[in-house]
Amino acid sequence: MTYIRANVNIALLKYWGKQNVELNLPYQTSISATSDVFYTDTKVEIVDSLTEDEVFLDGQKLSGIPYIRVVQHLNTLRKHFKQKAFVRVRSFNTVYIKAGFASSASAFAALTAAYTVAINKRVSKIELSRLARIGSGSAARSLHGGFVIWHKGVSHESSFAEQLPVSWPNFRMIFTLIETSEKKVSSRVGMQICVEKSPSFNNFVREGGHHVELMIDALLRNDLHAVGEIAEQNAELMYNVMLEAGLEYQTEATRKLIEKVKDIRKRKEIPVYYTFDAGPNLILLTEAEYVEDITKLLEGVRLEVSKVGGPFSVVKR
Ligand code: 2P0
Repeated sequence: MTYIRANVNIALLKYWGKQNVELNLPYQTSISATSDVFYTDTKVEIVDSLTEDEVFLDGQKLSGIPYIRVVQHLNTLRKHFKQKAFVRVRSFNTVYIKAGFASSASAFAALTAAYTVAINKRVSKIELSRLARIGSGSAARSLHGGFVIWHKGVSHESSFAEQLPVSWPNFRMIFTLIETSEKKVSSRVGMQICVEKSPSFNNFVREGGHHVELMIDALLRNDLHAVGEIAEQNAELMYNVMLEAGLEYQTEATRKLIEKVKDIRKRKEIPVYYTFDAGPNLILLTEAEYVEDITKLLEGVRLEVSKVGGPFSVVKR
């Protein structure tokens, strides 16, 4: 059967907070790298006999809040494309759901693209990114390959993602799997708590704004040192905002690993940097030639090495 595959993306500059909850318009412009190891494969079929949408995730029929979120997005898509029919969705995930590896990003990107295939509409990646954004903000970035910018915008039209003209075949992300359990507070809820409660939220948004041009410039130069430094600063600003709001997504093991990464950088002079999402696992940023040494130095930690992945694609499974 034919599926649509969308890859996970990891934000080098974070999206954390919405100005408009209904349209998922963020406070920040964010920048990500698309992964090639974690993805979601989704097929959408129009089934005229259905009286409601049916959603299967890894072969299990979905119910409850996850089902409702999918149906809400299908309703958005039906309204946009002036469709009525209910659909059957089959989805397979390689992502550890809710462990902070952006599973909603690949899921809603794949769902959006697969829906347009089901109704035979050809839609540009940029337009798909606008639609996917309504399902889950970070999904806007997962339609594209390479390094991607999501312009925060001020409206549905102006808030979209596009690929940056960056070529960096040696760039690597190393996913560290410290924990794969579900997080207690979803990103959706967590970020709104931060908008309301964190005294330094405005500072985070302001600094994040300054990071955008610096990050683009560093990516264009394939300057790992600059990309890593900015990504770390940006992630730590987000972490601080989370802590101020009483949200702790990390564990002792996370902070220990951060110290270890800094130590490897300093003592071994290996260029390796870190970022994280709303979860305990780190994503290390480096280049291909250093992966073997880093892997040896992190013996005992489960790792998945990722190259930069491509845009959504059609796959058989
Ligand atoms: C990001 N994260 O930029 C940031 C960094 C988590 C930390 O995007 O409410 O699941 O569906 O728009 O996209 C997670 O937020 O939230 C996220 P919704 P989403 O990758």
